This record gives sequence, C-alpha cells and structure tokens, in this order.
Amino acid sequence: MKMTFRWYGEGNDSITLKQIKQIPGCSGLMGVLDQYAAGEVWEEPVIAKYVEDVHKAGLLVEVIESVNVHEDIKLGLPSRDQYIENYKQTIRNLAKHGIKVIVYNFMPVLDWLRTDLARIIAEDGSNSLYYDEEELLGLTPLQIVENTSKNSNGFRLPGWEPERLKELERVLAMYQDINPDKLRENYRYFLERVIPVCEECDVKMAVHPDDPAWPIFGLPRIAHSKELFEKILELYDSPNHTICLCTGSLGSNPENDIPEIIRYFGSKNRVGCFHVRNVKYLGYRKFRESSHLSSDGSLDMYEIMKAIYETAPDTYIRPDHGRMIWDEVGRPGYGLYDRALGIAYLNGLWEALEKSNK
Ligand SMILES: [Mn+2]
Repeated sequence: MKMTFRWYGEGNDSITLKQIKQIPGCSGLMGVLDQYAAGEVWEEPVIAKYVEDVHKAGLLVEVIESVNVHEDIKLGLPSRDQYIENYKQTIRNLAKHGIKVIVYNFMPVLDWLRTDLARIIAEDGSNSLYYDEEELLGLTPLQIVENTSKNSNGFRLPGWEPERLKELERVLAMYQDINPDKLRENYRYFLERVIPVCEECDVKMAVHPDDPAWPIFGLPRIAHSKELFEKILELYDSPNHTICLCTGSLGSNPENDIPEIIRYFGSKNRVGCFHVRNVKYLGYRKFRESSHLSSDGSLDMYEIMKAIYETAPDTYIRPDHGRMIWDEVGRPGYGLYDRALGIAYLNGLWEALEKSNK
C-alpha cells in the first residue's frame, strides 16, 4: 500500500511539500493540476515541472486526480471527438512522466456537492463539509454554485471551476433528454476510445463515485452503488478501466455496504486507488464529514482497511477530506492537520493488520 496526500501544486495550496514529507508514512501524492479546464490538453512541460517539484521534495506522484471530462463528451455532442482526442493526449503526456492512475468522474455538470463547506461541529468547535437535502431543495443549482465558490476561502475548488460553470443553466437544460442509459452509452463511447490508449501506456483510469451517492437536481447520475459500478465496468472490459473507491462518497448512503463493495471490486482487481474517509449520518440524506476515526463517524474504518488489506494490498490510498481544526484556514476539506491525523490513524490500522496476519 502506498499512502499519499492530495496536493494542488506550488502557490495553489496552503500546504507545502515539506509539510507533506514530514507526515509519518506518507510516501507520495495524488496530484492535481487545476489550471486546466475540462477538455484541454495538459501540456508536458507543465506536468514535468509538477513531477520534478514533487520528486525534489522526496515524494512520489503516480496518481493524478481531476482530469475532468468535457461536458460535450457526457452529452454525446458531435464536438466530443476533439475533446476525446485531447483527453488521449493528456493520458500520453501524464504516462510519460510516471503517472500510473488517473482519477476522473462522469457526473453531469455538478461534481461533488455540499450545502455548507464549514458547518461548525458543536462538540468541539471544529468545522467540516456538510450536506442536508432539505437545505438543497430551497436552492437553485446557480445559488449552490455561487455559495460554494463564495465560501471556499479564495481557493478554486476542483469540479467547481468558474469557467466550467458559467453556462450552468444552458448545460442543465441540455440534460433534459439524457437518461441514465443514454449517459452510459456516451460513457461507453468515451471508454472505447480512451482505454486502449491507457492499455498502451500502462495507465489505469479510475472513476470516482457520485458525491453524495444519489441523483441531484434531476440530473442522471450513474456511479453510486455496487450495482451501478458493475454496469460501468461492463461498459468496457479491461483491467485499465477501474474505480477510485471513495469510501466517504459511497458511504454518504447508508445502504452502501462499503467493506463489501471493496471486497467485491478489490478481488476482481478493478480498484485503481482509494480515498478513505469517514462520514457521520445525521438523518435521511443528511450528513457531515467527520474525522477519520471510526467512533467519530458512521463507517467502520477498521473493516474498510481490512477489506483493502485483504483484496487490494498493493493499492494507493489517501485520506480524503478532513475537518478544519486548530484554527487552520485552507481549502475546504483539504487542510493539513486533520488529514495528517487521518494518515497516522490509517497507517496504524494497516500496521496492526500486517502484524496480526504474520
Ligand atoms: Mn473522494
């Protein structure tokens, strides 16, 4: 298992590579280059500079996240072919610099979604990302986008890039005719073109689940349960077509049995990497993000790590969102302290699993 940490690049993150290097048992990054809009080619010199910075700090980067899929590909518009060509070029460019896994998603228009990016947790005064479907019902998609960018402490949030969202209403309307089957067909078209390139370059595509794990604003969403992921994997049969198994996204729906889902796809060798975090259920379609510790949230993190240990031991893991603690100010969900605590804890579980299995 390689324990990693998400990092947005020099000048674009409140956290330094030196700080990440000092987290015990953190060997590398899941990297992000969020200067690129969906559909653009990620240029080789820019990738090379990012990778070089990371290596200089004594860290590895073999996973890159948020290589976003252009909306025209999801909508199946004629212009998709050019965007797919660009995507293929980005895969080749990343592969040349040692990238082994590319994390992306196929969510229409809106990426991950919360109704509050900094909900105060009464017990200890920390804050974390929060979702309440009832609050959402009172808002339009445009209001949600505005609230989300306003409350991000000045950081661009992945999936919420302004240029991607400025035509929000027009794009939302275009999804009126797209049902889940149609979206899957458009997804198949994309995979048929992109996965052969991954096979050539020895790169795995890893699709991230819908977050939260149900449809929102009437948009088709096709990646939020074991059955739906089974359908996704059936779209193209290749070991390079995998899941980024995010325990907190899938875990937002208590009907998803996370350890069971990990075992199922892990033993088929179809998990490219893991985001591991906990979530606390507060009611129907209402939750907040908690620390990683099992007893702080609703997921059994020991069972989750055990399922990974038993079915996908050579994988990449990173702690996912953390709370904001100790008065840290940063990109919501992506502070240093709570995620570093998450790494220490997850590594502790892993050490115990290793030793008890000797
Ligand atoms: Mn995730």
